[in-house]
Amino acid sequence: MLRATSKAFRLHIGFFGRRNVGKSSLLNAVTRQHVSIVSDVAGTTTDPVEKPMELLPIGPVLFVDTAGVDDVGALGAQRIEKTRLAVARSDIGVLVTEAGVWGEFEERLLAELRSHGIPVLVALNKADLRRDIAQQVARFAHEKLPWLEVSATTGEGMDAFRERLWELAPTEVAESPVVIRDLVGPDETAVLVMPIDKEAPKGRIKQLQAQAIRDLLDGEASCVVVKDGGLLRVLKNMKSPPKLVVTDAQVFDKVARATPDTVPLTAFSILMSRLKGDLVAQTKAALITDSLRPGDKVLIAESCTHHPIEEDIGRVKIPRWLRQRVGGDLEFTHVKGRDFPRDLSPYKLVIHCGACMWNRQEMVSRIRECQRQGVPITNYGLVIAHALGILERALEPFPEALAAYHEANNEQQKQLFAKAQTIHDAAGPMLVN
Ligand SMILES: Nc1nc2c(ncn2[C@@H]2O[C@H](COP(=O)(O)OP(=O)(O)OP(=O)(O)O)[C@@H](O)[C@H]2O)c(=O)[nH]1
Ligand code: SF4
Ligand SMILES: [Mg+2]
Repeated sequence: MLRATSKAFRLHIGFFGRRNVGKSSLLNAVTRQHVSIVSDVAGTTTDPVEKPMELLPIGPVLFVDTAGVDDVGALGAQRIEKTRLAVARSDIGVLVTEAGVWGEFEERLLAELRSHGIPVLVALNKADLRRDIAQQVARFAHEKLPWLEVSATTGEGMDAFRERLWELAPTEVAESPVVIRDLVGPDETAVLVMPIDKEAPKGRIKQLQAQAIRDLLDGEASCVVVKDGGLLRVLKNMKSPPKLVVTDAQVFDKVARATPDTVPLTAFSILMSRLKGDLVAQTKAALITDSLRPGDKVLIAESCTHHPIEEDIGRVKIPRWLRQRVGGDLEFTHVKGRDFPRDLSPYKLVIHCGACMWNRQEMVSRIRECQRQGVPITNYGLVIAHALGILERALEPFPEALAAYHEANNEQQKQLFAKAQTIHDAAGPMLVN
């Protein structure tokens, strides 16, 4: 249900091209999932296949894989119509082709995309076959048509492909990113829980909270803003349950207890991770806290220098909880602002604040650097939710992150089981003796 409202706010990226050039393979490669059926039989994809996902650094997107429309006949006519409709609702059109394949068909497709004012990116797929593309490239240069070579099979060029999509995204996407309006539809209501204690900013609310309210209004939704103490009263007085409750992670446990299980619940810090980070990767990283061992090094980073609440979470609460969980001491390093170690190799995990003072680009580049060095990075809210045992619930509005959570959790269970098995096997002969 939550997803039904979300499509409208996702950037639609359509894959178009003739049969068998690898449109479905490209969709699978960019999403790193098996979404669309691939085969060497021309005409495999018949109806458009849609895949919503979070694509860094753009945010929520909807990929649409279409039928190759170079075929003829009655069935072909229907496919052509469906693909034409998919063209019309695309924000970016990816014209997929391969070396030596560019003719009247591609020219027509290009003209159609352009007639709708849709930015086009040409993906020359099957780069692994190393065929001659000189003629095509000259044609693209003449037209000033953005293009790049990719291989859905080997993954070559896929990072550059994502970057090019970002460059082509309409400026509104960068300027007005989706905070929450994809989760709460027009005429629906969100309840925002904001504890106001002595450490709350004087006379104002936090930036993300203000942004969330504005975003809900932009999406024609309503919101009720309440302190944690008033939540039960608000929920009781509402004629129908809210579409979503969002809370400050500080009072996550209290709010989780007050919110009926049937009402979706999440935290501002999770919205923040989606808005300015990589919710899927940061979710997986939160689970790393389960496998820390005494003596491990953990880096705790804050983007600014002046927030007492975050200071308390980062310096006191999270270290205390992690030490308890690990059953021994851990070595914590605290950094602030741009003072971030170049070499992350000593650390098992980076736990970051929500980075509300930073733009998305800055936080995303920090996340990328951690990933490049193979060190998982998560955020305060995700760690708190996991510590309280409510991360799974808090991720329900985000199917992709929820799937990553389940996957990482299962993986961890398997490892624990294998370890227990090894210990058992090692102990076996001794017991027999
Ligand atoms: N060598 C190579 N083969 C590829 C690549 N991408 C796709 N293929 C192969 O090309 C064939 C067609 O791939 P699909 O992804 O089904 O192509 P499509 O454009 O979706 O085709 P239709 O759905 O029929 O329009 C399959 O046999 C793929 O394995 C690539 O990067 N390199
Ligand atoms: S940038 Fe980080 S530390 Fe500073 S106020 Fe925002 S969340 Fe807190
Ligand atoms: Mg296909």
